[in-house]
Amino acid sequence: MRLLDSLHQAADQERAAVTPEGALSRHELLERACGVAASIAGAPIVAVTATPELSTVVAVTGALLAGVPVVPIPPDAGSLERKHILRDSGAVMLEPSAGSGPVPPEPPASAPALVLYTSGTTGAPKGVVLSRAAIAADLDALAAAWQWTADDTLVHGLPLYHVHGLVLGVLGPLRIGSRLTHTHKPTPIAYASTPGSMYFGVPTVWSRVAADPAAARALAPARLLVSGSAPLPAPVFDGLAALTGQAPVERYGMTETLITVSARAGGDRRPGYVGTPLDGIATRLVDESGTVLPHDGETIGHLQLRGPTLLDGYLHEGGVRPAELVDGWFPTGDVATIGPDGWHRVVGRASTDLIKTGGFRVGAGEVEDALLLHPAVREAAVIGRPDTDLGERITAFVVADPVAPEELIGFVAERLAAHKRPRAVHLVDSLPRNGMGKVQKGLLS
Ligand code: MCA
Ligand code: AMP
Repeated sequence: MRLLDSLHQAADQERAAVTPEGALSRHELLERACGVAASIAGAPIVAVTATPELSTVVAVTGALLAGVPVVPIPPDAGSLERKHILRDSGAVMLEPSAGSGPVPPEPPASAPALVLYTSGTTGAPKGVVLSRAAIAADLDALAAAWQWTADDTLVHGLPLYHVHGLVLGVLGPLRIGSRLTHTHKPTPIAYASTPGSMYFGVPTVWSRVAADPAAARALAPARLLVSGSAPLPAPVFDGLAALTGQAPVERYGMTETLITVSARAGGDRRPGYVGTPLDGIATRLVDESGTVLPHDGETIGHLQLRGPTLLDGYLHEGGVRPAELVDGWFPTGDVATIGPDGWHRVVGRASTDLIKTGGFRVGAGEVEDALLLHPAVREAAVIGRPDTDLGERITAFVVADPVAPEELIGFVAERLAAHKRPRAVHLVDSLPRNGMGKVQKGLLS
């Protein structure tokens, strides 16, 4: 089966993708994407500025048809971030093409499809290489879990440069055949005014929907409300259930592994739990020394997993460096419990230096490095503080010459991306350090 199988039903005049600026039928999308494919055939790797528009759908589809790996770049990526992604990946910007071309032969399943840049605890973001086979396996497993079919209309307004908005939110419909309506932004009002059978959101989106009863009630006719990318607070789960008449389906994933655990369309939905492993995925818990822990629903351990949806590796010096596995298992960096019935509860992350804000993963080190580029800043420490809207709020503590916090916030937003900016900057006389000189972030408050 081809990666974007439903797209090849080219006779289908039905609308495939709709955005506030217009709509494309499957036939039109295939035609335009073939033009892109012809214009980049043989290129080693291309980059696309992933604005939430049809042009992004066309460009990514064209690259995938051509078998050219594609790097989506956040449209608001600042100067540093954009330069890093382009230099590190070696990708050339894909220019819009109005040409035409034949449908290329399907590239091998093992070929790389996407390179998604994501933050680690330190340093600049790393390019995660995902194969066509991994994406296909994940979408098929999700289709089975959510009873997702060509009869569905998916609605979301998530960014098109991450797994959630791009892989699930665009490639999903193009493989499965459902229609997609992208609302440009994931606002309660946009979701409420857009008819659909499935809605995707990060917890911040659902929290804002639950706080807007009229918008939430408008989603009652939907078949599935799906939440992921960060923990969904139980009060939001309960609020949505009360207002829409249905509990949200939670699922858990990572850029490196795609989506691996989920509640099922036809099954139980439990607040605080992310479900059971998808078809083909195995999970386990280990302690610090690697000893395998029991699945008793109480023991907390490091979550590891195996399966066909894992990354090929990270881009590194012109090649792909495989991820470090532990006896063949991928260490997620999350801590969790697993019940005897297979239900997973994600307790948190092992490292406090990976922050989840509004569903975006942000490395504390990357924000600290950006702050240190400001001439007034001498030391910087960044943490995620609990926040009812964003989950975590990026908060910076800096030792600096006199400077306005707003200037430092704008400085980071300009160089990285708007969502990586600290929401608060505290100027302090010194940072708490241990005997080794390492900042004791637990003491920052
Ligand atoms: C304000 N703005 C600024 C500044 N202050 N811009 C620059 N400098 C400043 N100092 C502007 C922004 O540009 C933006 O403008 C506006 O303020 C709002 O930005 P912000 O406050 O950051 O937005 P928000 O309202 O807090 O956003 C909430 C959100 C967003 C919409 C929920 O966080 C979001 O889209 N999250 C989705 C994340 C996601 O898709 N994650 C998936 C990765 P303007 O609005 O005009 O542009 S996770 C994943 O892929 C895995 C596999 C998984 O499990 O799913
Ligand atoms: P990213 O690679 O940006 O998708 O970030 C992946 C991380 O998001 C995971 O390692 C988890 O920490 C977190 N995450 C994703 N989905 C969930 C979820 N449903 N519940 C809790 N955390 C989640």
